[in-house]
Amino acid sequence: MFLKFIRTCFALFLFTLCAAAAHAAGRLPNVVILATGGTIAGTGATSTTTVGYTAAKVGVDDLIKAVPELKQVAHVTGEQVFQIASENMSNEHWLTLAKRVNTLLARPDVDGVVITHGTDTIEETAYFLDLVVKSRKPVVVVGAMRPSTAISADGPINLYNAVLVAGSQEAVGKGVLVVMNDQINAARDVSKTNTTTTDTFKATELGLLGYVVGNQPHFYRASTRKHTVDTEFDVSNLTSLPQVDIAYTYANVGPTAVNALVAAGAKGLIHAGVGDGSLPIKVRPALSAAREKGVIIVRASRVGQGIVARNGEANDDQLDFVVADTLNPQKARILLMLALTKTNDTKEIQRMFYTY
Ligand code: DAS
Repeated sequence: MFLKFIRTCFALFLFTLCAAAAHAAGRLPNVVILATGGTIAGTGATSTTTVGYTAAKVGVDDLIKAVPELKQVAHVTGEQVFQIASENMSNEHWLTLAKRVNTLLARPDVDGVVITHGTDTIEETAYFLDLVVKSRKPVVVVGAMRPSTAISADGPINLYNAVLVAGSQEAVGKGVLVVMNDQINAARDVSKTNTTTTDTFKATELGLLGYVVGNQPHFYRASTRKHTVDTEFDVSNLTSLPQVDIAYTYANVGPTAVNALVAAGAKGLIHAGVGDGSLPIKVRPALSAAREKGVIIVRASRVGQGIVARNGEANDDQLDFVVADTLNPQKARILLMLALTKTNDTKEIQRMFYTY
């Protein structure tokens, strides 16, 4: 164990030395753009079409050509990993993307990676990568709220800022980042908060990490939760992820969704409860029955901010449930999927929700 620690420290020291030397030598960083689709690659019928356009039309080479200024901040190469609207993102897409990112970042000549992505599920892909990327090098996920054909499209400046951050020393070791609207957010805490506006990505209460201003990233905070090289998750040998679903709660809800998801083979279930993860009396028996069948139950909240407290609105110790801490339901689902690749022990899984 001590030897592993020494080896890790020495590797980190060497990496930092090489990266600093490269930057000190004034070499532009090498940044790879992995394109996946989305509005940033979208096209509309007219220059004022900002809704009702088609996402995932423009290829990575054209995205790069549209921002010649990229050459001033990095040596950029592009790969079209897939071309989809991100509401169609799947576990298989995530595994493909994560493996490609890890392969690229293991190369000494790659300093950082940018992923262009639809905004609908950026927060999920970014958090998945935050948990499985095995490098301290910057990984930046970026999208746009206006298609490339629109007046004042936000894609080009977002892409420029993302490449700038991905090639920066300041972003090393910060975990996976979402860079949009001149703001730098942590993958764990950022969410899409508005359906159409360009300022949509926010970590409403936990706050952003910094800004991109004057062609420079400015960091003011860092995440306190473990990520990337410090997580216990490794997807290199995975070809699928355990089925985990989300049951949404509202006034008058019954057990139908919970029962249907369990019958369809869910190995884990996120209960998107009201308030502090409250369990309606009509749903509780279905969740307990699911737990008895071996399904892992996580109490989350639809509220969007704040801690779901263990043994608060339900006796989690007695029910053998897990609580999501501050993760929203869609991010709790990602952590539970990865947790289930390691264990079914609810105490271990609860530790993971307090760690990542
Ligand atoms: N459909 C949306 C998506 O691909 C478009 C976007 O906002 O990027 O996420």
